[in-house]
Amino acid sequence: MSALPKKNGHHQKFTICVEGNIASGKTSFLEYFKDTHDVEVIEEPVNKWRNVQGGNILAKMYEDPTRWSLTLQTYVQLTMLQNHVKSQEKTIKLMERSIYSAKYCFVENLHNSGKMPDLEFAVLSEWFDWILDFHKCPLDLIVYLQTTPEIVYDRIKKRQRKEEQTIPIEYLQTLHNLHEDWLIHQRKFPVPCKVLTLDANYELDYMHKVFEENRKKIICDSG
Ligand code: DCP
Repeated sequence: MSALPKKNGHHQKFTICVEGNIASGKTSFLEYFKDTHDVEVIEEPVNKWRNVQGGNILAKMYEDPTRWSLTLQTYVQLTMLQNHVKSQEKTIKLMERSIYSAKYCFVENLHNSGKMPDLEFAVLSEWFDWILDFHKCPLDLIVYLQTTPEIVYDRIKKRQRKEEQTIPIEYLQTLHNLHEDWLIHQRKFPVPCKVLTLDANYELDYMHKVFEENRKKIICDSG
């Protein structure tokens, strides 16, 4: 298996994470690579967020963010941690999002916009720091699907996930800026590994070509 990456000259385990704004095409990315030899895909636990003992906390967060942001983001943090620590059978674990984007983009946004009070932000931040001290959550590569807020706004309207229909473009613009600050300008929060940025403003057929052109960089060079 010489095509697969090596750490210190040995075949070891690697984790690649795909990041990007809401509706940037992360699921399509995972779908494209899911049948690759020695790759296992961990999907984002969004369906868990939509059904916590029968309650949809994703919907509640959009309906009343001041009341429900902490609840959702606490659960997101837990379910992302579960994905980070999940034991991996294959050489490459491919994850959708990470505990990092949850904190550096979503929680940051909710706090900055006044929807998450300082004390709730402080509690979540202490949890986040404690988790990283104990579990590390290492990543080897982030693939950043870079889009414009206008493009993802149109996709959200088209895909009709019912919780998301009230999202204003300003929310997507702010999330976009936070992803850019973190992964491109690298000036606000630590970047846990190297980053490969792909222009993801195109239709799916063309994105498949982009994914294929970058296959070696993603799968073979992640170490
Ligand atoms: N979400 C949130 N807080 C987080 C992570 C996600 O509020 N920490 C919300 C935003 C979306 C939904 O959860 O409404 C799913 O968002 P993602 O961007 O993670 O996933 P998508 O399904 O939009 O990804 P894609 O369309 O790129 O496959």
